[in-house]
Amino acid sequence: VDKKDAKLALAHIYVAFIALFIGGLCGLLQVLVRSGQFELPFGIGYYQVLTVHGVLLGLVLTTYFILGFQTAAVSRTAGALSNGQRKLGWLGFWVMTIGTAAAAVMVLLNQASVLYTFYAPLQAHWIYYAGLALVVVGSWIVSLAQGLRFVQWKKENKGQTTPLLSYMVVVNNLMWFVATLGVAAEVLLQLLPWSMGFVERIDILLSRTLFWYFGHALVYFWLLPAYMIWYTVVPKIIGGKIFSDALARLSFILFLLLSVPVGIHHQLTEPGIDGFWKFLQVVLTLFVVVPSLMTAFSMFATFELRGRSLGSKGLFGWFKNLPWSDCRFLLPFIGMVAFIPGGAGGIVNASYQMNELIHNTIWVTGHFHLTVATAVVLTYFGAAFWLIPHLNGRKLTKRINNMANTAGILWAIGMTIMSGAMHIAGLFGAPRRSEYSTYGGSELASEWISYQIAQAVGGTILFLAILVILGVVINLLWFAPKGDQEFPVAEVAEGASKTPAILDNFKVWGVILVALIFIAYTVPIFDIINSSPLGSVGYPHLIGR
Ligand code: HAS
Repeated sequence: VDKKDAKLALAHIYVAFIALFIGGLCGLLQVLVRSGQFELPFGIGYYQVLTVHGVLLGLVLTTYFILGFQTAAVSRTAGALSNGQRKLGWLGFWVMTIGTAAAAVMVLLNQASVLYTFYAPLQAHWIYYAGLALVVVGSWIVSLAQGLRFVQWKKENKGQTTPLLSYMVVVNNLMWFVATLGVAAEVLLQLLPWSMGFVERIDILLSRTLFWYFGHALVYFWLLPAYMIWYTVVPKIIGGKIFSDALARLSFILFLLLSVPVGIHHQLTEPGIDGFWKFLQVVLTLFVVVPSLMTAFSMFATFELRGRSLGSKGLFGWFKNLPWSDCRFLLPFIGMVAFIPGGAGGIVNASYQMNELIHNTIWVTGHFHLTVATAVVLTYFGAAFWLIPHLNGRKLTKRINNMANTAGILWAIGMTIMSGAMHIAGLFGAPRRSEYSTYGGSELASEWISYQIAQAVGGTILFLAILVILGVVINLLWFAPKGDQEFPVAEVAEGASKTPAILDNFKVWGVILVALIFIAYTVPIFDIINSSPLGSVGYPHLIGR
């Protein structure tokens, strides 16, 4: 990675790990409160802590890590950014950071305890919404810088297949841009005018629908950088090659097409949306599982091919030949394993009838701690541990590597206990996002208590893991010996078939994407707006302040 680009990437990584520390601390406070054995001091509110936790870990850590990693990935595979592109990158970084600081201040002042999903009817101070709007606009600017470098590469290398990692970055950014249009509309047309007092009432159903138009693609915006690492970096670390360039690109294109028109699967219990549209989006959701199954297939193939090249025999002989003591492999691998139950849980969530059972229970929290808080972030951490020294000219030593492995194992143990307990308690009906643990001694709630204590135990182990991870990061930032750390990117396997040019043609995919979004959303949104003044769907979604 070019030295000047490295600085830009590293600035993002700093913010990501500061967010990990504060957000992780709030996570610890939360599981302790839910265990029923602990009360928050100094009049701090439960929802305030929950908002800090969700916003810092779900929005800030992820967005900053992703944009930092992607800047480095583009610089590594498409070439150094031009001065203009780098300036854009810095502009975006500062716009995002001013926005983050403004939103953070409002949450700390308890003026924005509206959770990371922030849709109405909960209302925050307008500065919180303005701050989030800046974060989105800033992220567009950083993504634009990365996209411009990709376009420049295409011009310089006419007719050639684009570098896979840069291609993946561009797909993720396109998806992000299309998805954030929904939340931008919600913030600009509804939340800001409402919180500033210009309008008295806004349509809550519309606010939630616009949010979830964005919200599910958001989870794939988190996931795709992890997939970039699984597809292109992990094969190199294990000494192997990418199973198929075409398959990797196809899976990314399928995410681009199917991530947005599925948001209504978060609203399956919402009375104001007609069942047909829920059904359609459930079908599309089950389609978006396919690229993940392709990824699982591709990873198994990569591991097996490598194992066999080292002489392993039998169906699972390759398993022994993976580099288990290398944290650059172990942490992403733990993430992959966690994604098997995490993804299976997602299929349960998306299944219309089963969703009735788990919706708004702590099962959902268990689901996203396996997906984003394990599969995704452990992969990010595994990557940060070679990326940071690569960017600042240091070395990942054996001692730091062992520390990182300890953190990965602690994470796996803590998360198995916490997320397992969440899944089970959810099936018994324990609600998510509740500050109550005993519900005044209710008999039903007493069934949940032992699981909530297990959550606290798991959560405490997770916090220990976070402390070790921060120790690793501090070492890599300031104390590790100077040296050259590789940014690993694998080559494509010799036997893989040639990548069809159509996969590189964003115009075709753009048209299909827009068509799918119109099909999935035009009528539901038209219905919501049309029925809004009377609340004629029999649901009081037009609640004022
Ligand atoms: Fe989800 C709710 C459906 C994936 C995150 N999800 C959430 C929320 C979050 C979230 C944050 O349909 C809560 C939002 C809120 O605050 O209300 N989710 C799905 C489906 C998938 C899925 C169908 N979710 C994710 C990912 C997330 C994420 C990824 C973050 C990164 N989710 C839902 C639904 C809800 C929901 C409903 C709403 C519930 C409600 O009612 O509120 C799919 O994309 C999952 C497909 C994945 C797989 C797994 C493939 C496995 C792989 C690993 C291979 C392993 C290897 C190693 C190779 C089918 C790729 C193996 C080696 C060995 C030796 C074993």
